[in-house]
Amino acid sequence: LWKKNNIQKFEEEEGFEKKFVTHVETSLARSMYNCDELAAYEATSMAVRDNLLIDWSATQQRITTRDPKRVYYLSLEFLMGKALDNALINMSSDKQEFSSTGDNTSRGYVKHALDDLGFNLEDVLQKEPDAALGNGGLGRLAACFLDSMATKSIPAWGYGLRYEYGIFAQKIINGYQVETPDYWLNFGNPWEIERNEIQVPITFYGYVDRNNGDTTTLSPSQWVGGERVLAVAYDFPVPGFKTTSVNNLRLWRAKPTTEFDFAKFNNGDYKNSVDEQQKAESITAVLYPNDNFTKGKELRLKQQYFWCAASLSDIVRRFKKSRRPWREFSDQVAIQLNDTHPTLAIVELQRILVDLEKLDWHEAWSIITQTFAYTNHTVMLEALEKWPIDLFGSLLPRHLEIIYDINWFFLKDVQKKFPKDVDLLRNVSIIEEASPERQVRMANLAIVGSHTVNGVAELHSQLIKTTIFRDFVRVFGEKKFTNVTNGITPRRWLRQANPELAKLIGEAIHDPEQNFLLNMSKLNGLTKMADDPDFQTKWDSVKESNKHRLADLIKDLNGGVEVINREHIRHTLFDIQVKRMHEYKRQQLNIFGVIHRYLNMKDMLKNGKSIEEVAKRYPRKVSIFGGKSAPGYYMAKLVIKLINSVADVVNNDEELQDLLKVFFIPDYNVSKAEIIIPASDLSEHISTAGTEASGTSNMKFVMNGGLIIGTVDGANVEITREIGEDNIFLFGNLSENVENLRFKHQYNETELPPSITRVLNAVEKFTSEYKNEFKPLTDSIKYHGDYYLVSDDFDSYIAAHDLVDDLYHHNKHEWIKKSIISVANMGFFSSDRCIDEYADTIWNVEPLKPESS
Ligand code: 26W
Repeated sequence: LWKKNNIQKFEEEEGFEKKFVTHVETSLARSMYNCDELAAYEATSMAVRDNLLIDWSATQQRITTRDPKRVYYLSLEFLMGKALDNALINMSSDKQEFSSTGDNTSRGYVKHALDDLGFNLEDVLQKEPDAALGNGGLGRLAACFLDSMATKSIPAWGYGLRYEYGIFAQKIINGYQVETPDYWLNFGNPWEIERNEIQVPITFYGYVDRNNGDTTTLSPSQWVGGERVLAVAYDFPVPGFKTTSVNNLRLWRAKPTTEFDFAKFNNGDYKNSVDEQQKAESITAVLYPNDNFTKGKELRLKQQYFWCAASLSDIVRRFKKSRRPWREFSDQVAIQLNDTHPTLAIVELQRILVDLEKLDWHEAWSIITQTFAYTNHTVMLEALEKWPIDLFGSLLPRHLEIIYDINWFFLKDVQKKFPKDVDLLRNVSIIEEASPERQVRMANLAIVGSHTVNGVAELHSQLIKTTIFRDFVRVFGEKKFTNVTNGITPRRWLRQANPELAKLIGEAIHDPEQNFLLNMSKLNGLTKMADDPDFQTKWDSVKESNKHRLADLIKDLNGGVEVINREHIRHTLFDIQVKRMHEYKRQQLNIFGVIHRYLNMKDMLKNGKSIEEVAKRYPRKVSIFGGKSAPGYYMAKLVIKLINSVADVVNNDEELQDLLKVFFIPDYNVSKAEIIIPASDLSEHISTAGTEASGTSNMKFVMNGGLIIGTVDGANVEITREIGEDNIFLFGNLSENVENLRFKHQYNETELPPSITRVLNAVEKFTSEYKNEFKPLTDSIKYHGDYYLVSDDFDSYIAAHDLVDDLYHHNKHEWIKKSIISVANMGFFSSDRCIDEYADTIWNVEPLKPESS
């Protein structure tokens, strides 16, 4: 009977409307008469979710039946953004005819249906809070990968944590960053399925029990835990584009066990015994807001183990269902470590295999090293995770023993190969012996336990081999270290963020159904239109319309007061830098450049030049910034304040007549990025050479027709290769010179160029707060070695901006041509290409496509 009455997906307006009304009246227990926009968002989401779950169930059943090799992507962060809009675009429908809205995805008919019901889709979409369970690049990359893996029908699961609080919401008060909590689950979450049937007990602390007093650590030992909590699974459907494949993202939440401390209870301490239990929930309460910086906090290590242990128990349980022998584990399972945060998974699997499943140590270890692979996302030393031995050993006593044993066998091998090379042994050891305390080095553990280590762009992958992991290349050879250049999903970052451009491209390359979103090399077809004046006009009109969209947002964020002069918007250069605030990303270089420009304009006026003459030299421009600073990062916060102080002065300078504006967009997040990125003429990717592993927003901007000013760093290198060096404004010192320049600064052998000295001297004029507010910033350049080489790159940065000004101002056709040619050549940066490379060269997995496609 249940087979015959198979639940049906809706395929058109009427079916959606029925589902919508049903959810309003039953799931929400409201009537259509008092259905507000929030309720409309919830009912729409539940209706769409129902469709996805039908495909999800079929996908998962297919995987269970065919039992192919699966990928598990372990990431402590998934920066998903909003789900509904993406689901509407991705959700498959057999009836993909063009609806009257001109939208050929399911979004088209749902928009229509909502109109019918008295709602506006855009407003309904606004009601959804961002799922902001990530800091920046690494978390968003994980989200793009999920989209591509589903789209390519790769049997893949994501595993992460369901934080109650995502990355903090940033407020700007008097120019300063203020952090406020992001309680994103306030109105519930229609996109998650709570799996109360999947609860994994997780243990901390305790001691190790050795059988029969046998003290060799190789005999199976049993960890007798102290504290116990439960991990509850929450599942999020991940729909692929133009396919019925729907993958799963499983996030864990910590909750108390139902066990009860009777000792305390019997002592009459009822309140305390309950309090203890409540502490469990704090494990998944909050995402740590640090990006590229680590502090050895116990709760963070607890989060990591909780998540690794729950995920591995799930993975092992699923493997055991197929009743295969253990030696087939790595034929069935590939586990990708997104940076070192999930490295404990290596140790946990070794513990399961040796202590619980009673496998021989070496047999177990060979399974491990055929299963795991590790992606490195940064060369910054402050970001390399290390845990003090005492802290580690108290929380995870058995895991520490296992690490010692792994290290012992590893170092024995190294010693055999490189006798008497003490330095080498010290450098590659998983344990750092340095004072004041010994530490576990997670990157070393990740490398030793993985078969492949990859960087995220060519330059970065080269650098890790020659700097931080140099000694491991000696030990394991070059082949273990590879590159997979990052990518981004064109569904969200082109189709969803920039529907007008996607439509124009579709028409231009005779692909109105936008299949290019699945095969981005088709964008090449744009090349032949790059010179066509009519097409250029259309291209520029899309840009203009996106600029208005951003100007609306900025006005809104500015308390309803207009910042950008709308009349001239088509010829106003939108110059944008949005990313986490960090010294190495050099937002300070950007704002110093703005000050330089402002001083120059003022000087022209002072020297008797008219505003028309100034306008001839300098195109109209808005400098837009956005990004969060880690709450404890003093210098980054000071840069935010400087940007806002400069904005205050420049925007209120009537003499300039709107020729220059500066705006800091508060609370930069995924949804804001979707509005900001399509509006840029120019975006800034100006990190000190060798510091930005890849960058991914650089790809997003260019894919949306923006040009780049940037250093020879991260994926800027591949972008240049793909689009051609005539189409990018590169400047600055190369990474091979960085060490040398730093050395010279240390010994005061460099003198600052007059251009930057002039700017540094003017900085304090922008603040009214108190005297010398920005001294730490200027001192770091003048007296403290200028570690990020702002002064060394300043003049070439200004020169690059001069070229930008000239081209934008006096040769707009050439500018637009560069924009079109760039987009035409961005196919390489689709995360589909990137996932293909992981699947072929690291995971050895194949797609498992639905029968119909
Ligand atoms: C433990 C503290 C911590 C937290 C986050 C250390 C390191 C991180 C991340 C690795 C930082 C990060 O997001 N890195 C970014 O990863 C992107 C995706 O590969 C790259 O595009 C960026 O260049 C890189 O900064």
